Amino acid sequence: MERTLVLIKPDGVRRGIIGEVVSRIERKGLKIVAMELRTLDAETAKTHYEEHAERPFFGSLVEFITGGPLVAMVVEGDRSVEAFRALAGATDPVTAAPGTIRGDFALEVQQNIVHGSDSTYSAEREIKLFFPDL
Ligand code: IDP
Repeated sequence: MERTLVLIKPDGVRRGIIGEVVSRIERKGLKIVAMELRTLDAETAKTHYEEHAERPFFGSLVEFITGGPLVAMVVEGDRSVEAFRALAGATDPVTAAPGTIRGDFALEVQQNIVHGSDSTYSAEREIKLFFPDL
């Protein structure tokens, strides 16, 4: 069974839409097998986003993602990586399709509510980082 790492980023928690996001994941038929509310330290955030280390927005992304509690989840299901990214919508919420999480709830590219692993390879790396005992 394929697994993916999902984050409800600090903007999603702040706006009180944890339940909304969880509900969409469950309605789709995906299964939440681990879930934790936590505030990331800078080191974990930098490791999580290491592929973006050279991007101009890296510093502000790390500041944003460590700026308040987030919800980390391991989500399981057939083609769960692709299935969750379809629920999330495009990275830029302005162009994300209505009906997707980002399309329905956000307007700004950084504060785009959720993260979902972009491949099964990234998923295993990210799950190890957030849930080393799983
Ligand atoms: P993804 O989250 O849809 O996989 P990525 O390109 O991997 O998108 O970017 C990771 C995260 O970095 C995005 O979800 C968003 O929060 C942030 N981000 C992406 N592009 C920009 C940008 O141009 N400015 C600020 N933040 C960005």
